[in-house]
Amino acid sequence: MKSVVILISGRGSNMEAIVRARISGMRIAAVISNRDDAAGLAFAAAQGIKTAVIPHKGYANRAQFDVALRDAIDTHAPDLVVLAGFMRVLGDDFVRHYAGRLLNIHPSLLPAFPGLHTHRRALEAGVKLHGATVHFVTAELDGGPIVIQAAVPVLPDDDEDCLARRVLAEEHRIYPQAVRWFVEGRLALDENGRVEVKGAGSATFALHLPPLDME
Ligand code: NHR
Ligand code: GAR
Repeated sequence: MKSVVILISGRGSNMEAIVRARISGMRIAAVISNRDDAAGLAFAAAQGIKTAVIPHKGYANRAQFDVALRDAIDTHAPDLVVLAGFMRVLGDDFVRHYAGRLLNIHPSLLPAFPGLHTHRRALEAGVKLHGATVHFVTAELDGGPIVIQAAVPVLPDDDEDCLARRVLAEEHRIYPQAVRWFVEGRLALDENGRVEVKGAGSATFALHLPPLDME
C-alpha cells in the first residue's frame, strides 16, 4: 500500500478528484494546507482523511516554514507528496528531500507560462492552445520532468474565468492518472531526465479540441 500526502492552499478540487478516483493500492495519509481557510480541508475531513494546517505566516522565513511543513509531512512517512493548488514556492532543501516523489499540477502547457496568473498571461499572449501539466517538482519553479499534459482550445470570447474552468476540467482527469501511474510504479526517468511511462496504453496527453472548421 502506497501512502500519499496531499498539499493544498484553497478550494482543493484537484485533491478531491484524486480522492474520488479511489486509486487502488493507495492510501491518503493526510491533507495539509498552509492556510486555515482552505475550503478543501472540509471535504478531506468529511472523507475521514487526517488534516493539518501549517500556516506559512507563523514562521519567520521560508526556510523555517519549509522545515515545519516537512516535519508535518514526514510524520506520515509518505511514498508520494502531491501539490494540488499549493501556492507557496518551496526551497531547494525541501525539494531535494522529496526528490522523485513530489508531483505538482500547473495550469499551463509548460514550459509556457511558469509561475502565477497563467490564464491571464495565455490570453494576453494570444495562444490558441492552453492547458495543464503534471510534473515532478525540482528546484527550478515549474521546470521539473513532465508526466502528462492536457490541451484545451482558447476560444475567441474567453475570459480568465471561463478559460480556467476549461483547463480545470482537464486537470481533474490528468492528475488522478499521473498519481495512479506513480502508485503502480510505472513512472521512470530516462537518461535525459525525461519521464517514461511504462506499460502499454499510457497516453501522456489529452486533447479536447473542436474540429478545425467550426461551422
Ligand atoms: N516549489 C519548487 N521548488 N518548485 C516548483 O516547481 C514548485 C514549487 C512550489 C509550488 C506550484 C506552482 C504552480 O504550479 C509549485 C511548484 C506558487 C507560486 C508563487 O509564486 C509559483 C508557482 C507555484 C506555486 N507563490 C507565491 C510565493 O511567494 C505566493 C502566492 C500566493 O500565496 O498566492 O510563494 O504554479
Ligand atoms: C488549479 O488550477 C491548479 O492547477 C492551480 O490552482 C488551481 C487550484 O485549484 N495551481 C496553481 O496555480 C499553483 N500555483 P484547486 O485548489 O481546486 O485544486
